[in-house]
Amino acid sequence: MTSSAARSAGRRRRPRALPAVASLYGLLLLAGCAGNMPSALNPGGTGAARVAGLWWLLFWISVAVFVEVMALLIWALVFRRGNARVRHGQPLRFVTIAGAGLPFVILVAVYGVGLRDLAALGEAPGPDAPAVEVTGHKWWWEVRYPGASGATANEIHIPVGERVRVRLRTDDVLHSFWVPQLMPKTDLIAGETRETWLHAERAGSYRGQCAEYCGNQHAHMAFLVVAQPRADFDTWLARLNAPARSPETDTERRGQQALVQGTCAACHAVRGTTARGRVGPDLSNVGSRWSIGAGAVPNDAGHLGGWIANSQTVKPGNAMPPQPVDAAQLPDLIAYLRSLE
Ligand code: HEC
Ligand SMILES: [Cu+2]
Repeated sequence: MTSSAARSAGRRRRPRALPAVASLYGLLLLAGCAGNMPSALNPGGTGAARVAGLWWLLFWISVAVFVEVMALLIWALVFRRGNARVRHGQPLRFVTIAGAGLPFVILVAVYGVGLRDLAALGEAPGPDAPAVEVTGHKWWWEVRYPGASGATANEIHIPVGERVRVRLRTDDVLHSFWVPQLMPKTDLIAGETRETWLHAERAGSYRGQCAEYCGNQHAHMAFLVVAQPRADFDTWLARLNAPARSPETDTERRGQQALVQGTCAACHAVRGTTARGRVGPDLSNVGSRWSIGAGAVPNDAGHLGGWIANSQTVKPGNAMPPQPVDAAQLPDLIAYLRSLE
Protein backbone atom coordinates (compact mmCIF):
# COMPACT_ATOMS: atom_id res chain seq x y z
CA MET A 1 0.00 0.00 0.00
CA THR A 2 1.38 3.42 -0.90
CA SER A 3 1.56 5.96 1.82
CA SER A 4 -1.20 8.05 0.30
CA ALA A 5 -3.46 4.98 0.07
CA ALA A 6 -2.77 4.22 3.71
CA ARG A 7 -3.61 7.81 4.59
CA SER A 8 -6.92 7.69 2.76
CA ALA A 9 -7.75 4.31 4.31
CA GLY A 10 -7.08 5.83 7.72
CA ARG A 11 -9.29 8.76 6.81
CA ARG A 12 -12.09 6.42 5.83
CA ARG A 13 -11.91 4.51 9.12
CA ARG A 14 -11.97 7.54 11.34
CA PRO A 15 -15.64 8.54 11.03
CA ARG A 16 -16.70 5.03 12.03
CA ALA A 17 -14.41 4.75 15.05
CA LEU A 18 -15.29 8.16 16.44
CA PRO A 19 -19.01 7.56 17.19
CA ALA A 20 -18.14 4.15 18.66
CA VAL A 21 -15.58 5.63 21.03
CA ALA A 22 -17.90 8.51 21.89
CA SER A 23 -20.82 6.20 22.72
CA LEU A 24 -18.52 4.01 24.82
CA TYR A 25 -17.58 7.04 26.90
CA GLY A 26 -21.25 7.98 27.06
CA LEU A 27 -22.13 4.53 28.39
CA LEU A 28 -19.38 4.76 31.00
CA LEU A 29 -20.74 8.13 32.14
CA LEU A 30 -24.28 6.75 32.28
CA ALA A 31 -23.08 3.75 34.30
CA GLY A 32 -21.94 6.25 36.91
CA CYS A 33 -25.51 7.57 37.21
CA ALA A 34 -27.14 4.16 37.70
CA GLY A 35 -29.32 4.18 40.83
CA ASN A 36 -27.62 2.04 43.46
CA MET A 37 -23.99 2.41 42.38
CA PRO A 38 -21.66 2.33 45.41
CA SER A 39 -19.80 5.25 43.89
CA ALA A 40 -17.96 7.98 45.76
CA LEU A 41 -19.64 10.40 43.36
CA ASN A 42 -23.05 9.31 44.62
CA PRO A 43 -22.64 10.41 48.25
CA GLY A 44 -25.13 9.38 50.94
CA GLY A 45 -23.65 11.41 53.79
CA THR A 46 -21.50 14.39 54.73
CA GLY A 47 -18.15 12.54 54.63
CA ALA A 48 -18.42 11.33 51.05
CA ALA A 49 -20.08 14.61 50.03
CA ARG A 50 -16.82 16.42 50.82
CA VAL A 51 -14.83 13.99 48.69
CA ALA A 52 -17.32 14.30 45.84
CA GLY A 53 -17.21 18.11 46.11
CA LEU A 54 -13.43 18.09 45.81
CA TRP A 55 -13.62 15.68 42.87
CA TRP A 56 -16.03 17.91 40.95
CA LEU A 57 -13.95 21.01 41.71
CA LEU A 58 -10.88 19.31 40.22
CA PHE A 59 -12.95 18.04 37.31
CA TRP A 60 -14.28 21.46 36.32
CA ILE A 61 -10.86 23.08 36.71
CA SER A 62 -9.44 20.39 34.43
CA VAL A 63 -12.22 20.99 31.92
CA ALA A 64 -11.54 24.73 31.92
CA VAL A 65 -7.77 24.23 31.48
CA PHE A 66 -8.32 21.66 28.73
CA VAL A 67 -10.70 23.94 26.81
CA GLU A 68 -8.32 26.88 27.16
CA VAL A 69 -5.28 24.92 25.97
CA MET A 70 -7.21 23.46 23.02
CA ALA A 71 -8.49 26.92 22.07
CA LEU A 72 -4.92 28.29 22.11
CA LEU A 73 -3.71 25.33 20.08
CA ILE A 74 -6.40 25.79 17.44
CA TRP A 75 -5.75 29.51 17.37
CA ALA A 76 -2.02 28.87 16.81
CA LEU A 77 -2.65 26.25 14.12
CA VAL A 78 -5.31 28.15 12.24
CA PHE A 79 -4.44 31.80 12.60
CA ARG A 80 -0.71 31.85 13.19
CA ARG A 81 0.29 29.12 10.73
CA GLY A 82 3.41 30.11 8.77
CA ASN A 83 3.72 33.34 10.70
CA ALA A 84 7.48 33.53 11.14
CA ARG A 85 7.51 36.98 12.75
CA VAL A 86 8.33 36.73 16.45
CA ARG A 87 7.54 39.76 18.53
CA HIS A 88 9.66 40.10 21.62
CA GLY A 89 8.38 41.04 25.07
CA GLN A 90 4.68 40.27 24.74
CA PRO A 91 4.86 36.44 24.36
CA LEU A 92 7.17 36.14 27.33
CA ARG A 93 4.73 37.98 29.59
CA PHE A 94 1.87 35.79 28.36
CA VAL A 95 3.83 32.58 28.99
CA THR A 96 4.80 33.71 32.50
CA ILE A 97 1.25 34.59 33.51
CA ALA A 98 -0.73 31.84 31.78
CA GLY A 99 1.91 29.11 32.00
CA ALA A 100 3.32 29.58 35.49
CA GLY A 101 1.34 32.18 37.49
CA LEU A 102 -2.14 30.81 36.81
CA PRO A 103 -1.30 27.15 37.53
CA PHE A 104 0.43 28.25 40.75
CA VAL A 105 -2.65 30.13 41.94
CA ILE A 106 -4.98 27.25 40.99
CA LEU A 107 -2.82 24.58 42.68
CA VAL A 108 -2.43 26.58 45.89
CA ALA A 109 -6.20 27.21 46.01
CA VAL A 110 -7.00 23.51 45.45
CA TYR A 111 -4.44 22.56 48.10
CA GLY A 112 -6.18 24.90 50.53
CA VAL A 113 -9.60 23.41 49.81
CA GLY A 114 -8.10 19.91 50.20
CA LEU A 115 -6.63 20.78 53.59
CA ARG A 116 -9.98 22.19 54.72
CA ASP A 117 -11.79 18.97 53.72
CA LEU A 118 -9.10 16.77 55.28
CA ALA A 119 -9.49 18.60 58.59
CA ALA A 120 -13.29 18.24 58.44
CA LEU A 121 -13.04 14.51 57.70
CA GLY A 122 -10.61 13.99 60.58
CA GLU A 123 -12.89 15.67 63.11
CA ALA A 124 -14.13 12.93 65.45
CA PRO A 125 -17.79 12.91 66.59
CA GLY A 126 -18.49 13.92 70.19
CA PRO A 127 -18.02 11.52 73.11
CA ASP A 128 -21.77 10.84 73.27
CA ALA A 129 -21.96 9.71 69.66
CA PRO A 130 -22.95 6.07 69.08
CA ALA A 131 -19.98 3.81 68.48
CA VAL A 132 -19.25 0.55 66.72
CA GLU A 133 -16.17 -1.65 66.84
CA VAL A 134 -15.11 -3.32 63.62
CA THR A 135 -12.37 -5.94 63.35
CA GLY A 136 -11.00 -7.07 60.00
CA HIS A 137 -10.28 -10.77 59.58
CA LYS A 138 -9.08 -12.67 56.54
CA TRP A 139 -11.75 -12.39 54.98
CA TRP A 140 -14.71 -11.04 56.88
CA TRP A 141 -15.65 -8.20 59.23
CA GLU A 142 -16.54 -8.71 62.88
CA VAL A 143 -18.94 -6.05 64.16
CA ARG A 144 -19.51 -5.31 67.85
CA TYR A 145 -21.22 -2.49 69.74
CA PRO A 146 -19.97 -1.25 73.12
CA GLY A 147 -22.43 -2.45 75.73
CA ALA A 148 -23.87 -5.24 73.58
CA SER A 149 -22.73 -8.77 74.37
CA GLY A 150 -23.42 -10.15 70.91
CA ALA A 151 -21.78 -9.56 67.60
CA THR A 152 -22.64 -9.63 63.96
CA ALA A 153 -20.62 -9.88 60.77
CA ASN A 154 -20.26 -8.02 57.51
CA GLU A 155 -23.19 -5.77 58.38
CA ILE A 156 -23.01 -2.48 60.28
CA HIS A 157 -26.26 -0.87 61.39
CA ILE A 158 -26.22 2.85 62.14
CA PRO A 159 -28.91 5.38 63.04
CA VAL A 160 -29.63 7.65 60.08
CA GLY A 161 -28.66 11.31 60.44
CA GLU A 162 -26.21 10.70 63.31
CA ARG A 163 -22.44 10.63 63.20
CA VAL A 164 -21.25 7.22 64.37
CA ARG A 165 -17.76 6.63 65.70
CA VAL A 166 -16.09 3.57 64.15
CA ARG A 167 -13.14 1.94 65.92
CA LEU A 168 -11.12 -0.22 63.57
CA ARG A 169 -8.75 -3.08 64.32
CA THR A 170 -7.29 -5.92 62.33
CA ASP A 171 -6.80 -9.45 63.56
CA ASP A 172 -4.15 -10.29 60.98
CA VAL A 173 -2.88 -8.38 57.94
CA LEU A 174 -3.55 -4.90 56.59
CA HIS A 175 -7.11 -4.22 55.51
CA SER A 176 -8.81 -1.01 54.52
CA PHE A 177 -12.31 0.07 55.52
CA TRP A 178 -14.13 1.82 52.69
CA VAL A 179 -17.76 2.82 52.25
CA PRO A 180 -17.51 4.89 49.06
CA GLN A 181 -20.92 6.55 49.48
CA LEU A 182 -20.27 7.52 53.10
CA MET A 183 -16.58 7.91 53.88
CA PRO A 184 -13.13 7.64 52.29
CA LYS A 185 -10.79 4.77 53.19
CA THR A 186 -9.22 4.11 56.59
CA ASP A 187 -6.40 1.56 56.73
CA LEU A 188 -6.45 -1.09 59.46
CA ILE A 189 -2.94 -1.59 60.81
CA ALA A 190 -1.88 -4.54 62.98
CA GLY A 191 -1.57 -3.64 66.66
CA GLU A 192 -3.25 -0.25 66.23
CA THR A 193 -6.77 1.01 66.75
CA ARG A 194 -7.77 3.48 64.07
CA GLU A 195 -10.86 5.68 64.15
CA THR A 196 -13.20 7.00 61.54
CA TRP A 197 -16.89 7.89 61.48
CA LEU A 198 -19.96 7.23 59.40
CA HIS A 199 -22.87 9.51 58.66
CA ALA A 200 -25.80 8.72 56.39
CA GLU A 201 -28.29 11.38 55.36
CA ARG A 202 -30.94 8.98 54.13
CA ALA A 203 -31.98 5.51 55.24
CA GLY A 204 -30.79 2.65 53.10
CA SER A 205 -27.98 0.19 52.49
CA TYR A 206 -24.52 1.32 51.49
CA ARG A 207 -22.01 -1.19 50.23
CA GLY A 208 -18.54 -1.27 51.76
CA GLN A 209 -15.46 -3.11 50.67
CA CYS A 210 -11.98 -3.95 51.90
CA ALA A 211 -9.80 -1.64 49.84
CA GLU A 212 -6.33 -2.96 50.60
CA TYR A 213 -5.26 -6.22 48.97
CA CYS A 214 -5.13 -8.75 51.80
CA GLY A 215 -4.95 -12.15 50.13
CA ASN A 216 -6.77 -14.26 47.58
CA GLN A 217 -10.30 -13.65 48.91
CA HIS A 218 -9.82 -9.89 49.27
CA ALA A 219 -12.63 -9.29 46.76
CA HIS A 220 -14.99 -11.31 48.98
CA MET A 221 -14.49 -9.05 51.96
CA ALA A 222 -17.49 -6.85 51.43
CA PHE A 223 -20.00 -5.51 53.93
CA LEU A 224 -23.15 -3.44 54.14
CA VAL A 225 -23.80 -0.33 56.16
CA VAL A 226 -27.51 -0.26 56.95
CA ALA A 227 -28.73 3.22 57.95
CA GLN A 228 -32.09 3.11 59.68
CA PRO A 229 -34.32 5.43 61.74
CA ARG A 230 -33.26 5.69 65.39
CA ALA A 231 -36.13 3.54 66.72
CA ASP A 232 -35.38 0.70 64.28
CA PHE A 233 -31.70 0.92 65.13
CA ASP A 234 -32.46 0.64 68.86
CA THR A 235 -34.64 -2.42 68.25
CA TRP A 236 -31.89 -3.98 66.18
CA LEU A 237 -29.25 -3.24 68.82
CA ALA A 238 -31.44 -4.75 71.55
CA ARG A 239 -31.46 -7.98 69.54
CA LEU A 240 -27.67 -8.16 69.89
CA ASN A 241 -28.17 -8.42 73.65
CA ALA A 242 -30.96 -10.98 73.51
CA PRO A 243 -30.55 -14.74 73.10
CA ALA A 244 -30.92 -16.09 69.57
CA ARG A 245 -34.34 -17.31 68.47
CA SER A 246 -35.17 -20.75 69.94
CA PRO A 247 -35.75 -23.67 67.56
CA GLU A 248 -39.46 -24.32 67.02
CA THR A 249 -39.66 -27.40 64.82
CA ASP A 250 -38.06 -30.81 65.22
CA THR A 251 -35.68 -30.26 62.34
CA GLU A 252 -34.61 -26.91 63.80
CA ARG A 253 -34.06 -28.55 67.17
CA ARG A 254 -31.91 -31.26 65.58
CA GLY A 255 -30.03 -28.56 63.69
CA GLN A 256 -29.29 -26.68 66.89
CA GLN A 257 -28.02 -29.86 68.51
CA ALA A 258 -25.77 -30.62 65.54
CA LEU A 259 -24.33 -27.12 65.70
CA VAL A 260 -23.83 -26.98 69.47
CA GLN A 261 -22.41 -30.49 69.79
CA GLY A 262 -20.51 -30.50 66.53
CA THR A 263 -17.30 -28.86 65.46
CA CYS A 264 -19.14 -25.61 64.65
CA ALA A 265 -19.29 -24.49 68.29
CA ALA A 266 -15.49 -24.33 68.45
CA CYS A 267 -15.49 -21.38 66.06
CA HIS A 268 -19.01 -19.95 66.09
CA ALA A 269 -21.22 -18.41 68.76
CA VAL A 270 -25.00 -18.58 69.00
CA ARG A 271 -26.24 -16.48 71.90
CA GLY A 272 -28.17 -18.41 74.53
CA THR A 273 -26.47 -21.71 73.67
CA THR A 274 -23.18 -23.26 74.70
CA ALA A 275 -21.68 -22.38 71.30
CA ARG A 276 -19.29 -19.55 72.18
CA GLY A 277 -16.52 -19.80 69.57
CA ARG A 278 -15.00 -16.55 68.36
CA VAL A 279 -12.90 -17.66 65.42
CA GLY A 280 -15.71 -17.20 62.90
CA PRO A 281 -18.76 -14.93 62.62
CA ASP A 282 -21.40 -14.94 65.37
CA LEU A 283 -24.27 -16.91 63.84
CA SER A 284 -27.07 -15.70 66.17
CA ASN A 285 -28.68 -13.64 63.40
CA VAL A 286 -27.17 -15.33 60.36
CA GLY A 287 -30.61 -15.92 58.82
CA SER A 288 -31.11 -12.18 58.28
CA ARG A 289 -27.65 -11.55 56.80
CA TRP A 290 -27.47 -10.04 53.28
CA SER A 291 -24.94 -12.66 52.14
CA ILE A 292 -22.84 -15.63 53.18
CA GLY A 293 -19.07 -15.25 53.33
CA ALA A 294 -18.86 -11.42 53.18
CA GLY A 295 -20.43 -11.06 49.76
CA ALA A 296 -19.24 -14.43 48.38
CA VAL A 297 -22.74 -15.87 47.72
CA PRO A 298 -26.37 -14.88 48.38
CA ASN A 299 -27.93 -16.01 51.64
CA ASP A 300 -30.42 -18.70 50.63
CA ALA A 301 -30.90 -22.36 51.59
CA GLY A 302 -28.97 -23.72 48.60
CA HIS A 303 -25.89 -21.57 49.09
CA LEU A 304 -25.99 -22.11 52.85
CA GLY A 305 -25.99 -25.88 52.31
CA GLY A 306 -23.08 -25.59 49.88
CA TRP A 307 -21.18 -23.45 52.37
CA ILE A 308 -21.65 -25.89 55.27
CA ALA A 309 -20.85 -28.94 53.13
CA ASN A 310 -17.59 -27.42 51.96
CA SER A 311 -17.05 -23.67 52.14
CA GLN A 312 -13.67 -24.11 50.41
CA THR A 313 -15.42 -24.69 47.10
CA VAL A 314 -17.40 -21.47 47.61
CA LYS A 315 -14.63 -19.21 48.94
CA PRO A 316 -11.30 -21.03 48.47
CA GLY A 317 -8.74 -20.36 51.17
CA ASN A 318 -11.18 -19.00 53.76
CA ALA A 319 -10.57 -19.85 57.42
CA MET A 320 -13.39 -22.41 57.74
CA PRO A 321 -12.03 -25.88 56.97
CA PRO A 322 -14.31 -28.55 55.42
CA GLN A 323 -16.57 -29.86 58.21
CA PRO A 324 -17.44 -33.48 59.00
CA VAL A 325 -21.18 -33.01 58.51
CA ASP A 326 -23.47 -35.99 57.92
CA ALA A 327 -25.61 -35.74 54.81
CA ALA A 328 -28.58 -36.44 57.10
CA GLN A 329 -27.66 -33.50 59.37
CA LEU A 330 -27.32 -30.97 56.57
CA PRO A 331 -31.04 -30.19 56.11
CA ASP A 332 -31.40 -29.74 59.90
CA LEU A 333 -28.45 -27.35 60.08
CA ILE A 334 -29.80 -25.36 57.13
CA ALA A 335 -33.27 -25.14 58.69
CA TYR A 336 -31.87 -24.04 62.05
CA LEU A 337 -29.47 -21.42 60.66
CA ARG A 338 -32.18 -20.01 58.34
CA SER A 339 -34.46 -19.61 61.37
CA LEU A 340 -31.90 -17.43 63.19
CA GLU A 341 -33.20 -14.04 62.12
C1 HEC B 1 -12.13 -23.70 62.40
C2 HEC B 1 -13.17 -22.76 62.62
C3 HEC B 1 -14.56 -23.04 62.05
C4 HEC B 1 -15.35 -24.15 62.19
C5 HEC B 1 -15.02 -25.44 62.93
C6 HEC B 1 -16.60 -23.85 61.52
N1 HEC B 1 -16.54 -22.60 60.97
FE1 HEC B 1 -18.04 -21.68 59.97
N2 HEC B 1 -16.81 -20.09 59.58
C7 HEC B 1 -15.53 -19.94 60.06
C8 HEC B 1 -14.96 -18.72 59.53
C9 HEC B 1 -13.58 -18.17 59.80
C10 HEC B 1 -15.96 -18.15 58.73
C11 HEC B 1 -15.85 -16.85 57.91
C12 HEC B 1 -15.28 -17.16 56.55
C13 HEC B 1 -15.24 -16.01 55.60
O1 HEC B 1 -16.29 -15.39 55.35
O2 HEC B 1 -14.14 -15.70 55.08
C14 HEC B 1 -17.10 -19.02 58.80
C15 HEC B 1 -18.32 -18.76 58.17
C16 HEC B 1 -19.47 -19.52 58.37
C17 HEC B 1 -20.77 -19.14 57.87
C18 HEC B 1 -21.10 -17.89 57.10
C19 HEC B 1 -21.36 -16.76 58.07
C20 HEC B 1 -21.50 -15.41 57.44
O3 HEC B 1 -22.10 -14.55 58.06
O4 HEC B 1 -20.98 -15.19 56.35
C21 HEC B 1 -21.63 -20.14 58.25
C22 HEC B 1 -23.12 -20.18 57.97
C23 HEC B 1 -20.87 -21.12 58.97
N3 HEC B 1 -19.56 -20.71 59.02
C24 HEC B 1 -21.39 -22.28 59.49
C25 HEC B 1 -20.64 -23.26 60.12
C26 HEC B 1 -21.16 -24.54 60.55
C27 HEC B 1 -22.61 -24.96 60.43
C28 HEC B 1 -20.12 -25.23 61.09
C29 HEC B 1 -20.13 -26.63 61.67
C30 HEC B 1 -20.60 -27.67 60.81
C31 HEC B 1 -18.94 -24.38 61.01
N4 HEC B 1 -19.30 -23.21 60.42
C32 HEC B 1 -17.68 -24.72 61.47
C33 HEC B 1 -14.85 -20.81 60.89
C34 HEC B 1 -15.31 -22.07 61.28
CU1 LIG C 1 -8.62 -6.77 51.55
